[in-house]
Amino acid sequence: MRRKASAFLLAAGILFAISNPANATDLKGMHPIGNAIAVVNPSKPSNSVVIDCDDKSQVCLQVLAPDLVRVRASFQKSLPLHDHSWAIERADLAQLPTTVSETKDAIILETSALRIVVKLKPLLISFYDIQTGRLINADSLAMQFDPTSGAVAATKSLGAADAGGANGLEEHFYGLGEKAAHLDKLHQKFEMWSSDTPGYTLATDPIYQSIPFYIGLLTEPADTVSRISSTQNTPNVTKTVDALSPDKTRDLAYGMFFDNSFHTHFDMGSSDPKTVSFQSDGGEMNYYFFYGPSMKKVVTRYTELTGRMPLPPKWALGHQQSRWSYGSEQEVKEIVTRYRKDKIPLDVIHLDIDYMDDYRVFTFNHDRFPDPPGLMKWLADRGVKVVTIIDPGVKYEPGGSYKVFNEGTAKNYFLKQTNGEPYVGKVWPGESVFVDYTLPEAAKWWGDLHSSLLQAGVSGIWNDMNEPADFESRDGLKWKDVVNYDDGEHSKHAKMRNLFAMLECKATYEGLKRLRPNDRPYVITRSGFAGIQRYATMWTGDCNSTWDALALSIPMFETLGVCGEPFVGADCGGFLGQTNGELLTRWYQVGFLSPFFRNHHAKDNNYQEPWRFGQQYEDIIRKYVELRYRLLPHLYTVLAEAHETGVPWIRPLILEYQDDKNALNVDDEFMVGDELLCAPVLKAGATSRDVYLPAGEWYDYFTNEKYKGDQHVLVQAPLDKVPLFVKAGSVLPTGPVVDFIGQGSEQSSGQAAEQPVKFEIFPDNAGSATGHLYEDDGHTPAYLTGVCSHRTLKFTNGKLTSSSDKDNQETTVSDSLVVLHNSR
Ligand code: MIG
Repeated sequence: MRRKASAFLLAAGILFAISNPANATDLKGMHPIGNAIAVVNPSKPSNSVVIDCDDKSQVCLQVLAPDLVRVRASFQKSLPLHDHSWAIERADLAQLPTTVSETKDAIILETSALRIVVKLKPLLISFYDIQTGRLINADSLAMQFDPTSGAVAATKSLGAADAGGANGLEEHFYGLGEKAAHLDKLHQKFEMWSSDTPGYTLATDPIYQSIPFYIGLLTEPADTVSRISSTQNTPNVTKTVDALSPDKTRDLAYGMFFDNSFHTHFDMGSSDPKTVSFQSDGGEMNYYFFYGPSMKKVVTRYTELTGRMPLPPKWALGHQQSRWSYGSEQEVKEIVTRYRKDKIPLDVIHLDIDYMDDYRVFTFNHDRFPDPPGLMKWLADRGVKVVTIIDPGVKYEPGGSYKVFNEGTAKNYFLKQTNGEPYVGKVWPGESVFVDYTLPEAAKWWGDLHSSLLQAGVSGIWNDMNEPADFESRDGLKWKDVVNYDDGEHSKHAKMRNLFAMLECKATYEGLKRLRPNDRPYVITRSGFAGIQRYATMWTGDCNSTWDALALSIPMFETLGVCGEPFVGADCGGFLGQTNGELLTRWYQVGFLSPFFRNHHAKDNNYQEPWRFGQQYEDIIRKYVELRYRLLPHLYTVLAEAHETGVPWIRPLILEYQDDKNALNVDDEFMVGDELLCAPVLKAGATSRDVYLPAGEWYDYFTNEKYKGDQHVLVQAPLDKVPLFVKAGSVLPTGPVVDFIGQGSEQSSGQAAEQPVKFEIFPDNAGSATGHLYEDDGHTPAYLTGVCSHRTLKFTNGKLTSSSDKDNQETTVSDSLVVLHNSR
């Protein structure tokens, strides 16, 4: 039995932990939870235990998967029966084989992956790998609380040290959602309090989103590396987490999700290099521990728990253009006409707030947009879809004729304060009220309001300002007495603020789905909480038109990706300030590989459509937009993988090369899937850059020059070139350049049928390559019931074969569809 094999290591580990009692000092005036005294109903086997403490506190440990454990505590009182989270999607928990045993000093739970040891006095929780006995994560202090303020905290040893601080490893941190920070979060502090932060720069915190989830990566010191067989390959992630092939990583990753929507604080070894803590101003101590050991598996499990992104319509992968604002029907037509004339592909145009009648949501300004259906038909004829912005603020107009305000008021759908008065904030319409999206009828009503936009021909919704922004209360303090229904809990803003955007997007998404069941909803959000990916894609808000902001966007995308949000993007060219031709061009060299690929800019500054800075820049930009469209079959395959497994489109190198010490904090490069590596130019005037290539061999995508990996190389990158590499041994499916996605496949168009996918082969040293191709109808939800195709491509001996996961039949792909890259 496994158990015997690791018995010695385990025993040694537990003894060590027990003989080094934690220093039970208070954390900033907080009190430690009482000592554990008894296990309530230790039914064996069971997937949970409840532990009573000598101060009437209770702790519950619940095994949700062999590598996933929930820890819930209530201080000086029993665990409440009501147990509800807006973040969690998967509530159907299987009864998992879990063994519970007790010793004089500890309660021990065992699954096939983990041994969880709860030491009684003080109450300290440690997680061990059951197979190797290695400690993964341990409390360094008992959980803490403040009975006056309601604050709660957990404190963990950094580097999997035991409670005495011994045996620590080096540890690095990834995650915490949308943060204006570098990739590795070690030695920094962060807060979660969703905030409207225009012009944020590196270290502005908090910003728009609140995702209280991080991944810890424990790295072995270099001198022990040779003892453990190393591999560069993280496992292939298949559809279910349990079907993963055995992990072979040397460095161990785990995840931590603090499911608490109050204002939270994460200290990743900043105040004390030996500890990591997460603390909240209120609510429950309620966290989930995930064990990898691969980061990909943690991401996969986290997205199983909080949900995965449904596929957007395929056209959402197309190039999008926006401005605050295109102010009239005429201007919109001019922009699109120019796009078609200049032959730059375009799929979507966005209408920012000025399309509305005095910023009243769900209206059009009929002076400037006299005929919305006519305009949208004109655009549709040119293959262009319309996304309209919708803000949550509803113009406060008592006694007026604004239907949305009147209906919402009559039905009691707007948020009120404890004194029963509606909360009136100030946003674009002036005084405004906001919907209580936790009221099921209000959410449905909001969703249904979108029917007028859909009838006019709108295809997607852009939810801005949902922190919620309030010009007179950017920090939300004025909102403190606002009460939400919240599943009958009647919760105040302190709990609900960070959830507001997700609830709004849920109402929007479900509304679109109801109104158009045969079309995939497309919702874009600015703010969000853990689980937002179930309802909306995101963009990174009001970044600056600066080189620094371009560079910052990369760790932001990479971090959002490992937090379950794969469909991300920044305003291409930057939003605030003044861009120039060089910056816009370099920004497109990142944008063309980002999932959300939209050029957007604020009013009062120059226009930044691709042609605004002269022919030289426009020609380069066109080349990259075209390359985006050429790569779409590959990009859509990568997106489908994100939908199926949670593993994101844009990946930090460390996600693919987990044991590579050089990759720990590389965030001026990114991978797209596991085949492409992009190292964009992020400095003004630069025409070359240093690129780190991980182990393996890499092709320069444009020249076929082959590089050895595991080294830094200096790559020439004149303005028309982005350093882009393909891993040797890859097959990239590619398609034609079109004006818009699906062009040529319209049934009635009489145009040529859509061109078939071609396969670009980048053989490895043995002359082989493999790849994948995912396809579906691109716009209906049929893929959810299996109406889609997954093909595996294999290239050997000069022949490409394709096999479908449905029948495993292997067919040879015609040579005419094969493009062989011969290395130079
Ligand atoms: O207070 O709708 O981030 O993309 O153009 C600014 C106007 C409101 C902020 C969004 C931006 C959008 C702008 N909005």
